Amino acid sequence: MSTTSIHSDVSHLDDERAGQERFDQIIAEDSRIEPRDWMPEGYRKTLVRQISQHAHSEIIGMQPEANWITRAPSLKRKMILMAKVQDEAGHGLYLYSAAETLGTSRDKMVQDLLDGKAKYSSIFNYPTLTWADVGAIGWLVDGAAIQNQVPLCRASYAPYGRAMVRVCKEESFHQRQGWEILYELSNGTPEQKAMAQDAVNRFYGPALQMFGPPDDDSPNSKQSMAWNIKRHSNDELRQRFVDMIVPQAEALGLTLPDPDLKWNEERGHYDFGELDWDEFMSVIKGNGPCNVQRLQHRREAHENGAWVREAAAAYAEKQARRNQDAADRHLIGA
Ligand code: BYC
Repeated sequence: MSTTSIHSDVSHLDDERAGQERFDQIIAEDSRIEPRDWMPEGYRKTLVRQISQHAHSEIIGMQPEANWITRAPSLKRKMILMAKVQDEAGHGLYLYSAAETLGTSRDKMVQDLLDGKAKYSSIFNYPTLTWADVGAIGWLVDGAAIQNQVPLCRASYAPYGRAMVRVCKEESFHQRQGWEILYELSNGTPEQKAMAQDAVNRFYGPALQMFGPPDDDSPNSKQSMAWNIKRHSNDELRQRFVDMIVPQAEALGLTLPDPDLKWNEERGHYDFGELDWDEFMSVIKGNGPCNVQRLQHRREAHENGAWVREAAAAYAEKQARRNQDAADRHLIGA
């Protein structure tokens, strides 16, 4: 080995060590990592995994609700639902952009989703059978999302945290609109109330599973919490969510489908029954009621949108050429 290559190896090691020390210090101070800062490969990979899965969830999550746009019961409800579904697309875009700052391309992330290699939230593999399901998604699914995502506004990776601030603001509107749909139905005819109850019965368990597997079966939590990406464990957030929705369900005049749900004075929390974790595992492995349909639809939408991507790329190229020509002319003139 030549002396030059030994020197460059040593200086590379010094850089790595200094980078690691600086990174550890930023994490210890509960400060933030920016895209150009040195970061361990594991940290980068974890973030790409979580942020891209999150982005895919927003994009796939548009489908169950979009299913009701043409059948929303009034023009006003239709407009609100369209705005909500558009918001979810926006969330996907902020998140893909945040993940791109880690050095991965959007094309690669999207391709992984289309190839069935990337995960997205289990909840979106359930069908929306009635209009009340749109209410249940807003109240329970967006409610769970807020519970999970407010702490992510403080995630140590700055672009992720910044994206989350805006996402959470919009999710709050979403949750309110869902609650209001259920409130109207619950205070409507007996059939409407039954429809609201049925939707809550079907979405309650899957919404609680959105927080991920129990802590003992969560391989990523410990490290993600040590890196200040996740601020709370899956079970902690699930408990907070249950504590929040019990009084809300009472205000709605609806019940939650869990016979074991009861206030525990000693713990200061609601106890709740075991969730169906076999079903959860089956859904995240691709065998939920709508997995095949959701991916098929996304693939078709991607193919149908090819001309838009081509047109946007051609336009960007033309603009870049014009800017270059203008810069050249300026230089010649100068
Ligand atoms: N579904 O070690 P764990 C929305 C996977 S969209 C599927 O605990 P981690 C909305 C997990 O990925 C809201 N997979 O993982 C949109 C891991 O597998 P890999 C989406 C799940 O990452 C439209 C394995 O199980 N929110 O609100 O520490 C309309 C072991 O889990 C799920 C986010 O994405 C699941 N539910 O914690 C309306 C939030 N749970 O990757 C509304 C951001 C776990 O090792 N993400 N898995 O193969 C997170 O906070 C965390 O990634 C999780 C999981 C809490 C979800």
